[in-house]
Amino acid sequence: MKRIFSGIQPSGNLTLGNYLGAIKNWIPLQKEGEALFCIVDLHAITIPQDPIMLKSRTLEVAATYLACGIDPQKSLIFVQSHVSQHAELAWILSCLTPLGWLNRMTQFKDKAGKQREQAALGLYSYPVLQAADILVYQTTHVPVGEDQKQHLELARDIAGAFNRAYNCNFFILPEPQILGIAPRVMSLRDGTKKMSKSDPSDLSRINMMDSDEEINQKIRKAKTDPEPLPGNVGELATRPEAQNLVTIYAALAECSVEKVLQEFKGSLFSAFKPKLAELMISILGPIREETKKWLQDKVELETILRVGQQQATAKASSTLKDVHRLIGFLQ
Ligand code: AQP
Repeated sequence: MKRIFSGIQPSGNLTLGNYLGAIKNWIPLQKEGEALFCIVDLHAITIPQDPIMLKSRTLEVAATYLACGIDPQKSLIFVQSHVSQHAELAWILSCLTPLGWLNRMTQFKDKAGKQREQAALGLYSYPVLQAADILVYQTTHVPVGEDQKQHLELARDIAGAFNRAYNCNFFILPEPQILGIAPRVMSLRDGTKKMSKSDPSDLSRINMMDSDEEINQKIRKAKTDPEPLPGNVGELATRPEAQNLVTIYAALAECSVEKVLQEFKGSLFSAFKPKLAELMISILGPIREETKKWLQDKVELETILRVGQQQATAKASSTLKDVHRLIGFLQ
């Protein structure tokens, strides 16, 4: 039986990257097994967060999950800090994770940048908490965007380290699932950089709550080149911004990049961009309005999160009980 786990940090406005790289791909998976979708607030505080914003963004992520089609009758939606076993297992796993493994993680290098000495320990050990998030539910499949592949490989290594250390076959090695046509959506200002909620430029991303006008404006201003669109995919390789916009179009239209190029071959961006904006608005507009509706019903939203908490806690505490026994903690 498949057990699926994934999560998003409430560290900013959710972006088109979070949607195409993650949430959109979660919807069909709900039919394939037991699914748990988390709002990973413990991860969010690895970078300073304003407490009032953190609270409202946590609810906004939950509302977006629901608006995109996560069904609370089928799947659990819950907040990471509501299930204390995540942090407890992270400590245990951190005692088995060599520093050398963490030193290889590119996300820490990117986020800490030149301020490495000032970066928090939590930012450095973030992938260990992520491993705990996954392993505490004995997850079999983890649908994520491409940027998370390295962390998923580490989670498998950590599971293996635990099994070896305690001479058991306890933790399941989770499979990363990098799904969809756009597993890595790039910045609208720089086609070589990932679209990110923490990018200082709002023009670099499409936020899930952007108005139709904002979407139109951001697509109009998106960086491109003066060449018309080519007829084949190979010719996009050296044109990162063009490649990004065409890939976004394909992911939204649920067709191949080849098909988009067949349709728009020879078009200038002045013709392609309005079509892309129109398609984007037709998909994100209804999700935005549905998110707003959920946010107006805070009682229902919080009830869903409490149910998620209770059921997730039951699963996580059962794993922790076994972990304590295997380690030799007094029962
Ligand atoms: N640009 C992206 N393209 C494809 N997938 C993406 N994801 C994020 N950005 C893109 C996927 O969304 C899930 C949740 O990611 P996250 O928000 O928890 O963390 P992140 O990957 O660090 O995303 P951001 O936007 O860059 O957040 P900040 O700026 O706060 O660090 C993951 O499955 C991720 O792959």
